[in-house]
Amino acid sequence: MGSDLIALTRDVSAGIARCELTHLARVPIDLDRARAQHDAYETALTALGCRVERLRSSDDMPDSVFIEDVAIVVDELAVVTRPGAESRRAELPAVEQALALRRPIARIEPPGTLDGGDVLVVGREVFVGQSGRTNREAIDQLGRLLRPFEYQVHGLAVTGCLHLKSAVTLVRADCLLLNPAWIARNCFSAYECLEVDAREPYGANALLVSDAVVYPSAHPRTRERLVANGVKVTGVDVSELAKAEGAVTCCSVIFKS
Ligand code: CIR
Repeated sequence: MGSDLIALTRDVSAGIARCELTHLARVPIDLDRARAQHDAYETALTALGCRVERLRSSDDMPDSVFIEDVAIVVDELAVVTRPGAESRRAELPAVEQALALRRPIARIEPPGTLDGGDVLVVGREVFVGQSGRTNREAIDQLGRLLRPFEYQVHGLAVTGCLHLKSAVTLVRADCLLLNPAWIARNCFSAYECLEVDAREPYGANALLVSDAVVYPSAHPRTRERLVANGVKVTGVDVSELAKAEGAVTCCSVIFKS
């Protein structure tokens, strides 16, 4: 079962209380609880067939656990990003070092800024949110880096949420879960689309691993919809990480070994 998958993760920093916040008010984060939730998330990834490799962090990297934002990995290449929040750029070197063992490395260069949370890969189609973190220049750079491998990069405007993947993620090879308040459904007319329950606006972030999604327990109504539509769901409680505006895709970078 998917044992050729590596999930790169990173410690919850002792400095997470100083995380970047855009749409949420700052509230206290229980570090021990956040770390226990992160452990359980890694256990869920292992149960779904991933080999988890966790990188160390430090106090001066408040958002390091959200490793998705600093790299995009496809079979042919790893792209180290240039996160839109300057406070997150210290996260790059260790992730680049880990990925360089497995893929040729490319980088997003200034003035481009790009967060991995804005990048949704569906087969050879790559949807990239132009958001508060990701600019047009970086979307164009990513297009140039991936075109030789026959990926099509599509820029999409994102408003109302932090990243494209706050608004839409993949829940099966051919099926997306989205919040229509944050992303227009007709951007994805070639795909089957499920919508979140309107009372669960943050419910569109699901992490597809092999044939199941890792999904936050905070969104039970949307979970029911997923299950009713034949999606296998592994529930996780990521409520402390959600206080830092993180969800499930952002806590790992998963790729074939
Ligand atoms: C940030 O604002 O950068 C972090 N506090 C949260 C990042 C979450 N990343 C993601 O959903 N891809």
